[in-house]
Formats: sequence, structure tokens, C-alpha cells
Amino acid sequence: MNRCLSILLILLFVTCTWQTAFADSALVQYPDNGHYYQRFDTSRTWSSARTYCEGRGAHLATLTSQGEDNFVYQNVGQDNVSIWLGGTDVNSEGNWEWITGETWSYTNWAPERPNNLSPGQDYLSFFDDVPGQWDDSGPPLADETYAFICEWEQQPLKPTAVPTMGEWGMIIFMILAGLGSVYYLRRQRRA
Ligand SMILES: [Ca+2]
Ligand SMILES: [Ca+2]
Repeated sequence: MNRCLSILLILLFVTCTWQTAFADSALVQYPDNGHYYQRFDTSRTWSSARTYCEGRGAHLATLTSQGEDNFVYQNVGQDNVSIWLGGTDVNSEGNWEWITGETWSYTNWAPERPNNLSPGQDYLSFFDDVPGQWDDSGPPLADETYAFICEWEQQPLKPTAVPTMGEWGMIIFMILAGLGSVYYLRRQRRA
């Protein structure tokens, strides 16, 4: 096998590995407020997702207008997938708040939501059953893990995708598999 083909195969392999590990959405900017948004596909609890965003200088997305809601859903949302947002009524049942302290006025609840399903649900998400609309989910009923959307009020300074332990494991596995393939091909060529 000639060297160029080998290099091409390795490049293709590295590209596929990279895309597998970083399936998150692109980082997009909403022109009306200048904020940036990105969906992360590693499932986390609402609290863990909140901490993850804050560790990157962002917060879970707060969708305070129809324009912002539509833009975020169309650009970084996904149909039929539950995605955490930055709203909660954990402090006072039925009194929903944005974690940023922004005024809670615009809402986009799915029909018959929020329903605070027994024994309660206190966290906001895009609803997998009703694309583009909101659901109340999470504790105290269950500590679900969903994808989530971070919102930056200024342009992020650092790369936004950080692999988790599982993703590092996948990357290392794929690199070893790639090296094994190269070794095998070289042996075949010599034989
Ligand atoms: Ca917002
Ligand atoms: Ca509730």
C-alpha cells in the first residue's frame, strides 16, 4: 500500500474519532442580544449541567423571549430529545425563575405543563415529546440526565468542548485501534 493512501486513511480515522467524541452542536450567536449558545450532548443531571456551564463562564440557557426561544431551538435544539434549560421552581413550587434572576414572563410550556408530576418536578427542559416546547422534569421525581444548552453573554474565550472520562476512554481506544491497524497493514505488506 502506498504511503499517501495510508496517511489518508489515518486522517479519515482521526476525523471520524474526533466527530464521535464531540457530537455537540456548533457555537452560535443570536444577533438580537449578542449571546452565544451551544448544546452539549453528554447527558447530565440539571445540577451537573448547571455547574458545567458555569465552569465555562456561561449559564444554562435562559429563554426570556419568543425570539430567543425560537432561535435557540432552531439552531442548537434537537427534535425528540430532552434538553435542560436554566429555569426552576425548586425555591417555591409553581413560581418559576430563571437562574440568572431575569424576569420570568415569556413562557412556552407544552400542553398540560408544568404538571409537577408526583412527587414533584422542579427543572425546565425542552420536551422530547413536544418539539420546541417546554416541560418540567427532574427531581424530586427522578434525577434524569439530559443534554443541555449553555448560554454565554460574551464570546467564550476558551474552546468549549471538553471530553469527559468516557470520551477520553473512547479516544484512547480508537487511537490504539488505529495504531493496531497500521501495524497490521505494515506486516501484511512485508509478508
Ligand atoms: Ca437568555
Ligand atoms: Ca415544580
